[in-house]
Amino acid sequence: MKDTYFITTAIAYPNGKPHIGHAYELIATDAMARFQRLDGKDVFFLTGTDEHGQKMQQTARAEGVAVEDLAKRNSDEFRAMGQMLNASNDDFIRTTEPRHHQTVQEVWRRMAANGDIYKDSYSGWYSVRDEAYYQEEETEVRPDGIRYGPQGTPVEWVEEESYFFRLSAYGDKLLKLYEDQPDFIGPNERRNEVISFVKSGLKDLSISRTTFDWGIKVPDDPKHVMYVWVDALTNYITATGYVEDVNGPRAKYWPCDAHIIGKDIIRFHAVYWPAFLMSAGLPLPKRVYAHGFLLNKGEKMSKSLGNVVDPVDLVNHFGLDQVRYFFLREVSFGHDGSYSAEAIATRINADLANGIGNLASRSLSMIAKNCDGKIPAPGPLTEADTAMLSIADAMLATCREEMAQQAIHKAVATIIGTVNEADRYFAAQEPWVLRKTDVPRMETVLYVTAEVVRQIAILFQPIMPASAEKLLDLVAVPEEKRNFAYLGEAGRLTPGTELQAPAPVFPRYVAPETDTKA
Ligand code: ME8
Repeated sequence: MKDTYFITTAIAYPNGKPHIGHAYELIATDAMARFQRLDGKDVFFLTGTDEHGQKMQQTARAEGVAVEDLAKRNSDEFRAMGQMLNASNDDFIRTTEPRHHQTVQEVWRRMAANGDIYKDSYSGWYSVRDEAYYQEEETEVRPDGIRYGPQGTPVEWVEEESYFFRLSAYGDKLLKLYEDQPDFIGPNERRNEVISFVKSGLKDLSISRTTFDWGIKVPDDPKHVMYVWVDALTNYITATGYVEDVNGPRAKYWPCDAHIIGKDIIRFHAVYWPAFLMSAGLPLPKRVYAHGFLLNKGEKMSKSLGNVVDPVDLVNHFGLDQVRYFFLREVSFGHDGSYSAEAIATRINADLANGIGNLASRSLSMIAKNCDGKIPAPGPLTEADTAMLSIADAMLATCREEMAQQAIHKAVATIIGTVNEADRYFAAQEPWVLRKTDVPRMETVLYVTAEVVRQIAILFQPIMPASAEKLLDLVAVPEEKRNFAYLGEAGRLTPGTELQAPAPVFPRYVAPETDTKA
């Protein structure tokens, strides 16, 4: 029996097409899911769309379309983006699906049965863009005369009959959770932010609305639809079927190992969500990790600035694995990150074309020419050879540690560090000189280099799946020996294995004429 590993992205609002921030979250989560799969876990990776709420209804009205149609159209765009990005998700959930309505209503009933839901009337500030209630002191009136919430979105006054969740009763339990499970929230900045929010005192939360109807109905009171966040957060457990049947085929995945989300929605995931689950008597997720925001050349992306980048354009221009690599290497996961065409081009050329691409093509073409196209047999190993191999063999332990902390950029840096070491090794050993002076020694150096390329390629699979596969084809690693169990000595290349003719995997990026003139 393999250990299970359940990982999720946030489910996006399909009120528009996906943007690069959505692509970033999906790529990063996909890399984590693939890593755990290759490391022998039974992985369930979930993504999807969050289709109810006032924002969806308002957008549909503004566009003059039925809200169901808006949701379907854009949900399909998110699904297509996942395919385009080579995301390996095992399910794609839509909150409009019957399975989800059923789970959410059951969770509501359990919270009610626990005495945590009561009817009253709500009056206060609400941001439709954030789908969030704010205390007056969290808002401010700006010189334009409009009142804004803490995320810089306008708020409006709401007054209506509403059901409330007794969030105020969960403050101490939540603080105990953060204390007992220090890894519950990451990174640390976000953990501190959540702790001080909870310490400042929690008010009961309005969890239903009556002034619009695009949502999941409250059991036994269909005039009310549930607050969209009660509905949205529950998606994670819906997909496992745990609430309906703890012995169901996917129930083993609950509780979730990691919810990967953006920093703007940490409060919902680290405060409301565990409180709802505690109330309903359900197990809590193990970790909530908030990544940063992507900025275009240091500026926030916004429709009014006209700098919103379509992930499809970016991938068409630079190539999928190049874009995946760039985001995972360049941005410190957990912090904001900036991107620009120049930065992407620089990374592609430095790390991919001149780095791993060049290392693989130089060593493999020497093997093709001088070793009859077969993996050569190594002779006695020198200190330099053993040192090189131990650097490669040590990558897995380091990457495992980094990935357990969601430090994807550090795991990638570890792999690239080995590429650089191998470059130095290759240059210092000068196999092209040995070719004339000491053929057995040349064969040893080429063997060691190809073996290092093999391990780099195995570890690069979560980051750049298609390119890593090509590299593994070039060193003739059989399909069943591409997982992490074969890293290190367990999977050493077999001398005599026939190799296909080497082909370049990472071309240099050359800016099109029009770009260089601009
Ligand atoms: O918040 N850079 O949906 P959403 C990085 N439906 N990440 C970004 C980003 C950017 N520029 N912009 C957005 C919602 N994101 C809710 C979630 S989960 C139960 C419900 C991230 O479409 C954002 O932080 O506004 C979030 O994690 C995800 O994209 C979806 O955002």
